[in-house]
Amino acid sequence: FFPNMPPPPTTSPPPPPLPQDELKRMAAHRAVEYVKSGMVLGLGTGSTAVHAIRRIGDLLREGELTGVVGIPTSKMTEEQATEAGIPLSDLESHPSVDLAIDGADEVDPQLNLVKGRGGSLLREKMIEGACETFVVIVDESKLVDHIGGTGLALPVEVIPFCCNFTVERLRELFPDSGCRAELRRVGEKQVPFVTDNGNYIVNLYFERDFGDLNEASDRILRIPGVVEHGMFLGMATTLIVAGKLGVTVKEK
Ligand code: ABF
Repeated sequence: FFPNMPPPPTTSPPPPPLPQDELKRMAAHRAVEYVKSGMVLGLGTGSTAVHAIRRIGDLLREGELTGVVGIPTSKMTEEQATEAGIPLSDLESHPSVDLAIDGADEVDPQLNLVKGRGGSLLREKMIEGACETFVVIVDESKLVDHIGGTGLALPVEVIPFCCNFTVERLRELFPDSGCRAELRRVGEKQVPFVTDNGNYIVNLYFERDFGDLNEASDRILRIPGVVEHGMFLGMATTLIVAGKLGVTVKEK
């Protein structure tokens, strides 16, 4: 027994992984560093974007930001932004948007996105299509090699009129890709999900690659009854990813 000997080295266990919501918050707070006083902002929808909304609200309250105007991409965002104290406007009053910050369901290495699994893709595409800088904020679970290739839904917003006809047309569109098309339903009674615009959502699921993204986009949009789809191609200018190794920023 040697009383002056140092204790044997102990291997401390690795720190527990950060919860996903903390990663979302980190990405969102980094994105808010792009916001400057006086900007017109597109405010995204979802559990990641809400962290940006709250942060912008805090900075306005603290006087760190002044004169910003937010354009919400959904009714839910409108409520969250009102609660956060962000002055709101719309695309008609502010047709050009300086900066939009929003989440995504999938992001590929070219910064193409799948969005809309939360159901708000149409207003998002209108507002984010009108902005100069579009910052996408995600935790690393959203990164994919090919969008639409994960077996998860590609959402398509359709008008309710004869929607089963539109579902059939969508189902037939990609015969070589094992495409399944399903009207999104919710609740115990399994009623159709209704978007902020009074439309329905059809989820497309692919067993195999559906080929060129722009071509697929055109084919979907050519079907009468389709309003918009959730592929956001070439729109994002900046990607902020939070993961195990911290926050990384990729500019297009
Ligand atoms: C929204 O954010 C939707 O387009 C997309 O479905 C979603 C991603 O949500 P979350 O940040 O909650 O994962 O903009």
